[in-house]
Amino acid sequence: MSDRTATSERPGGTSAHASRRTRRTVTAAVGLGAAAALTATTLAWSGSDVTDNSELTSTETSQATLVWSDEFDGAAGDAPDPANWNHETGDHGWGNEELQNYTAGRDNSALDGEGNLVITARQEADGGYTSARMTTQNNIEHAYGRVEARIKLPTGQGVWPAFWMLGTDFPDTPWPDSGEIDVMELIGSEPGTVHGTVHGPGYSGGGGVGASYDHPDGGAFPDDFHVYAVDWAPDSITWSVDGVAYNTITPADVGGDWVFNQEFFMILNVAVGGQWPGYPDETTQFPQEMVVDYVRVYDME
Ligand SMILES: [Ca+2]
Repeated sequence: MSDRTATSERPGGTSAHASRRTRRTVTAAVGLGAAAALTATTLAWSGSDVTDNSELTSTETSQATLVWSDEFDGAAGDAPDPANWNHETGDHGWGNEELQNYTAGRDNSALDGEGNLVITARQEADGGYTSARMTTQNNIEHAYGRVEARIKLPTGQGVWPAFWMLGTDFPDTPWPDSGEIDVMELIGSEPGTVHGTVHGPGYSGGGGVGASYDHPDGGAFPDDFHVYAVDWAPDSITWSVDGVAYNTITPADVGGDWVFNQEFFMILNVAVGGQWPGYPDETTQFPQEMVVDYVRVYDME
């Protein structure tokens, strides 16, 4: 996604370059750098085309142990559980010349009473935008395993949803040295493509390392729920969508220190505008909702 501090801005627009350089599809997987060519495969632990992990079988769970989740159960209009989630607020552009004012109010983040968290990006009467950005910093911090979320994404020019992570030593260690793992980003003008990227020392901004994944049916990800995940181990990160792995990176791929062998916290947000996605135009519909069924963390055997 992006950094959030004025002193360590990540150049915007650059993640797209890194991703496009390594774009791949399920049927034409291409290795990234020294990483071996990755053929499309369901992840080993799932054993099948698992698209809804609420249906995990006993065989599957024998290899993955759920260590934390937020299923977003609760009454409509309730706040997301403050034991898990912090709100980061403000309208300073977040290092990417973004337009939104992030608020802690229920107009921008609330449970829907049907088991989902809804982050809503709105255009306000004054023409400005509001949205929400939530982190698990100091609440849920973890290293390794599978980190996944089942999300129905928003869409439209200038809309930029993300599910991502930052190293827990941020901000004491400045970005990008603290490390950033973008599990999933989508820019609303390209709804058929999601992006998975890492940023670290010497490979941030334009040098972010990752890949893109195109909707297997040529459709748009925001049309339905999908499971976005990383399988993360010492010296290895593999991205997947709906259990289909589409990229793996190791220290040989990043061209700088590997800063991912440490605990990270998670972030969910919907940005409006920014150097990478561009800005809303007359085609963009508001409000836009990012609907999150769950966020889960598994330890992997
Ligand atoms: Ca749920």
